[in-house]
Amino acid sequence: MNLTKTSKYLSMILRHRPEAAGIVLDEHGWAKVDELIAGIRKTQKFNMEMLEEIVRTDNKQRYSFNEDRSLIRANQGHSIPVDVEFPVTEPPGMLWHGTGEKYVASIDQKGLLSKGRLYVHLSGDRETAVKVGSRHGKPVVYRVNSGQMAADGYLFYRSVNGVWLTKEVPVRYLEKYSAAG
Ligand code: HQG
Repeated sequence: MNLTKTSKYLSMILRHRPEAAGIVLDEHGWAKVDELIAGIRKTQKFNMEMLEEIVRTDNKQRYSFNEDRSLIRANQGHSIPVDVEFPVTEPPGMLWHGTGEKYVASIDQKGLLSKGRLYVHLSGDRETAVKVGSRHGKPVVYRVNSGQMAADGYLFYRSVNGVWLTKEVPVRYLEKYSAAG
């Protein structure tokens, strides 16, 4: 069964608009699984087996259940103010951010801002950043001097699915790369 569309809908609900399924998230971003299934079922076929398959097969491991599978949340990417309890983590010396060419002038002026989300999302490797950037048109990749940022007191977090997060990246820590080379 192709669950891609349902997976996208799930990420919209768990990161941005839980009210679309008539549910609320708790302060840590958890949704009650039975309420979520009932909410999605109002508009399409949906059940626990489908939810488990989405969580298990998601290519970015976007979702986590709690231990008894009564709760589920998105691992990162939220725009609504929830505390997903990311551990503060010492970053590697450099991280990467992929974006679209259309944003470059603004980023070069203001640095990386979290825009609609709670954090700026950074990748541990350049290839992933190119993919993230491609979602926004012609990709442009920045190298982030995360080692210096950490030394200067900026906090970094790592989600359970390996995405690096920080509140902002000022221009002085950014170096532009073309996506190609
Ligand atoms: C850009 C996906 C203008 C920023 C990905 C990005 C990621 C600025 C866009 C996760 C700016 C926001 C997040 C500034 C930043 N001026 N534009 N000063 N500062 N921007 O989608 O990082 O598949 O909210 O460069 O893989 O693209 O959904 O963030 O282009 O991990 O699970 O503003 O979402 O994961 O776009 O992606 P987004 P993102 P999922």
